[in-house]
Amino acid sequence: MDYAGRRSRLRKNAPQGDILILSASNVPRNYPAELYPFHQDATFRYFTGLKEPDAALLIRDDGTEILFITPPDPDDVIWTGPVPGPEMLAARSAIRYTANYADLGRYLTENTLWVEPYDFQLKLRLSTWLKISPDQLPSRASRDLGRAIIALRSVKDSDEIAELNEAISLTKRMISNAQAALEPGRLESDILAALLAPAIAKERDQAFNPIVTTHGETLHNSGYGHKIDADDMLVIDCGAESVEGYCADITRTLPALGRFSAQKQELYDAVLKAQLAGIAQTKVPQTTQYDVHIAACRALTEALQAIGLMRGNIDDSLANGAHALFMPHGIGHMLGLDAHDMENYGDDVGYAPGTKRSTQFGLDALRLARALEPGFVLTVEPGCYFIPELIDRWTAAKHLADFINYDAVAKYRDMRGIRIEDDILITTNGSIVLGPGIAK
Ligand SMILES: [Mn+2]
Repeated sequence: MDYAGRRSRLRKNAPQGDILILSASNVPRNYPAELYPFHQDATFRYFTGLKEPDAALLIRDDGTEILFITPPDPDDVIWTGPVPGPEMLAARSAIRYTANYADLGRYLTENTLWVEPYDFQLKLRLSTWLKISPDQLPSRASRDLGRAIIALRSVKDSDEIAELNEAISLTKRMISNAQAALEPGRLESDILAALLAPAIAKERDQAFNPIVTTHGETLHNSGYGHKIDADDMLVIDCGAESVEGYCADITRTLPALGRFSAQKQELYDAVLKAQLAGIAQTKVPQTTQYDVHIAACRALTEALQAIGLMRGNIDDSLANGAHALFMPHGIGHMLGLDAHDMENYGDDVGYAPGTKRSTQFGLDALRLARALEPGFVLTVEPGCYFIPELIDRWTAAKHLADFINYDAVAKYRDMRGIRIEDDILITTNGSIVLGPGIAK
């Protein structure tokens, strides 16, 4: 990875002033020395490649680069073994100068550029260094620095694509392993163990906590305690990290017995059609991810009309967001060193200047809507869910009843959820589905 090149491009594109990039900090779990597993901040990793906690990079206005590191305490060696010193770490990412992290405050001025940290320890440290209250951080943060970082991280180069492909290959092995273990009578946690094994064997982290659930209608289901019944579908939404920390994000919905019932097959095919329509739209020159979302929702609406769950004029149905009863989320997000890449920078990532996220239910969860450019990597992940609480609410209100056949929906109330997700690279003449191809 060309870390020095990335830093010099950032220096060129960012506003005047010293640029501060903070690494993630160690977070205590129950006493100061017992820590949660450390996960590096993606922007710090993007510009340095380093995995050290409690470090910082300062790129001065004249291009001078300083790496701030806490020098290892010689007494710690009995607990940690030998660790690389500041000079070795700086050399690894071709940074010329080092300084002690404890002295960082002395290097910061009111003209230093930074993005507000999402970690409370770092918010507190930054406000102490700058001698301002934590409440003042949002108004003092540099949105232009954030935009310069977004512009660089949004376009993936060939090294990054290779990492993403490798992460998806490992994720394919995880899903195959889970599929081989899938059997009625087992617990979701049994399948989770099978899913994680190939990644643990390679000492790889997960990009996020995997979803392994028979209750796919709970979009981010976090438990693994259900017993798998013969007519269940298992939603597996997971992604391994590559060696350099790039994230896969793949979802497959698998029938417990290896074959869907006729009714579930119809719904599965509806989601698959929506996904293929979304992927086809990513190939259209200058398309926006908003259009990708609508293309998928149109295909889903058509399929649900054919099943008898929806009805009415398709354009009006789409304009009113009637399909959000079945798919209340957006079609996808950027993917890179974060699974929801750069989400800590807010809607500057997914929405072009002058455009705003819709407040319509469903569209309000569309994280990425802007025009797609070559080098962008994003997910296309439609779903179809029968969420009893949402069905009850919409049924009671007869909400958008011109477009929804509530009598039919009532019979599908316990159908739960389906999602299919792949990772897409936008190219100069279309798009490709990354990875080795995972059956769906
Ligand atoms: Mn995703």
